Amino acid sequence: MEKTLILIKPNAIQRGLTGDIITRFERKGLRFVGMKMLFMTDELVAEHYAHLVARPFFPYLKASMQAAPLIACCLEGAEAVETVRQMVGVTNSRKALPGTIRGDFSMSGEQNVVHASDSVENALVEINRFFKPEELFDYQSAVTCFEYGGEETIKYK
Ligand code: IDP
Ligand code: MG
Repeated sequence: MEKTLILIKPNAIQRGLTGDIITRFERKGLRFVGMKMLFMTDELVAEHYAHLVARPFFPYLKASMQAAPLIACCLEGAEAVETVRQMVGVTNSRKALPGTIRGDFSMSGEQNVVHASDSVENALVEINRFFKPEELFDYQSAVTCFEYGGEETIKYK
């Protein structure tokens, strides 16, 4: 099944939203296959947000990502990348729809609670950025047959 990366950002850690965020993904049926807490180094911020280093707000973004530790999670499921992005909502939380994580938990375009990979290609790069292969777990779920239909189980295995 497809894997994606989420980061529970320092602002979510500070605000005590970790449990709520994890619960949303669990309830949806996405499987946690990796999880770790870490501080983002200067190098890691520059690599992860390479597409934004030249933007005027980058120093603020960098400071926000280093304000506290964060929690990196690898989630697995059918079409996990697209599904998780939809659950997270658009970048500016004020524009994010109610029912999305940003739409429900944030008022900010910067302090927007979570990061989620935006494509299957980037998800692979980002998972490798935060996890060593041995930090990801391949385990059987006892309820897969209740989470997915027969055709889906074959198609997305
Ligand atoms: P995404 O997180 O929705 O994928 P990106 O464009 O990849 O959005 O931006 C990465 C992060 O940079 C955002 O989640 C947000 O924290 C921050 N950011 C993006 N655009 C702005 C902005 O215009 N002002 C301040 N911070 C921004
Ligand atoms: Mg992005």
